[in-house]
Amino acid sequence: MGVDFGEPNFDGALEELGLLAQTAGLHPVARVTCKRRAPDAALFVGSGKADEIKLLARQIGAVEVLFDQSLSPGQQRNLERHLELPVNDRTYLILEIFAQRARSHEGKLQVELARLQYVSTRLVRRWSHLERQRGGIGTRGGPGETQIELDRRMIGETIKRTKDRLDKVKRQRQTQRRQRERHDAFNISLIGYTNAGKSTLFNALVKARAYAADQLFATLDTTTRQLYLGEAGRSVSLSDTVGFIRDLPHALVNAFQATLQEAIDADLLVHVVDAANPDHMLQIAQVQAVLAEIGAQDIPQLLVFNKIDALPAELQPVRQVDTIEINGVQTPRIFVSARTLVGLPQLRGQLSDIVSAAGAVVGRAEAPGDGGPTV
Ligand SMILES: Nc1nc2c(ncn2[C@@H]2O[C@H](COP(=O)(O)OP(=O)(O)OP(=O)(O)O)[C@@H](O)[C@H]2O)c(=O)[nH]1
Ligand SMILES: [Mg+2]
Repeated sequence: MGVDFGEPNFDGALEELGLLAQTAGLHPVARVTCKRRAPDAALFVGSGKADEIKLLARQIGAVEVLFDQSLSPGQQRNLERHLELPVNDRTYLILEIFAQRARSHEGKLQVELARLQYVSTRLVRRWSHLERQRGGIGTRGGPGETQIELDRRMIGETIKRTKDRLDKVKRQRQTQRRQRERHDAFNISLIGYTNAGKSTLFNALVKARAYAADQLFATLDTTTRQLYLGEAGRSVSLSDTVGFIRDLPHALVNAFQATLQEAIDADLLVHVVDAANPDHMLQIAQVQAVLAEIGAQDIPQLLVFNKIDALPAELQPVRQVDTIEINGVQTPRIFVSARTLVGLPQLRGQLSDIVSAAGAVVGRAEAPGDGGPTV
């Protein structure tokens, strides 16, 4: 279900909701849309639209209704009552997928934390809503409040416990990482919108077998391998990371902050783009927004426009390598297909050039001072 408030790319967003639902193991059976100027306070949609959804859901035997936009706890509850079906929104769906996909101990803890935080904000809001209903001052107490206070306290304690466990795991991993890291390592991270082909490209470059699939968030944990760049005569570490998506739930960004930051703590970000997706320019902007949110907007980027095998003849690139302006910065861009391997030798060449140039800068900076004059 999507409500068109006149924002750009309404269709693309609904398409993505369908993909998210499939990734979570659901089977979308119908799509309902309507246009509104603003959401209805009680039901989000108008009551006529709600009746229409209810009728349709009955006819086709739907078991759940998903909204693309965020619902307030009140709207969700009212809708569930009206439709007599479970109602969820996009945030819930993304949290659900992350919960299903998390594999590492750390990933699981992070998802648990994000879900707890999501639930706790809903509880708090539900509670203040009850407070208002009772008329506030002078009417404290009552069974409703006690129960909710109790729930809140329990959730608060669980959040604290989860955070402590997470900190412990993180510290352990950082020590391991520091021990592993070679001093002169050059780190490259593959980043980009979910489903852009990061894992496929990673596998093609380092001959690994990271999980790649036509799903959103196929990758949740970072994988790192050494990549040998013949032309530069050295290896670099290449990491495959979790994909970004528009409106990543805040609880999730918070919980995954450390992972995201570590993933993009690199000398170069290879920003993989699904060039065959009609919304790819919008997706680039959304990735840039997440990067800015975690303070990574200034790390140099190389844009890789992937999936050119899926582009029709008239959209095929004229030149394989060029530059494109991203946030006012001229950024190098290369067109490839991770599937057919077209453009990969050129990509290795580009990476070699960047790594060699960085090495040369480091060499110059270190040259004075070490060891005195040599002939
Ligand atoms: N046609 C075509 N499909 C590709 C190409 N590269 C990847 N794909 C497909 O795109 C889908 C997503 O690929 P992944 O490598 O899992 O994408 P990802 O960016 O790692 O996605 P997440 O981990 O979910 O964020 C898969 O179905 C791939 O087979 C390509 O060059 N051409
Ligand atoms: Mg992946």
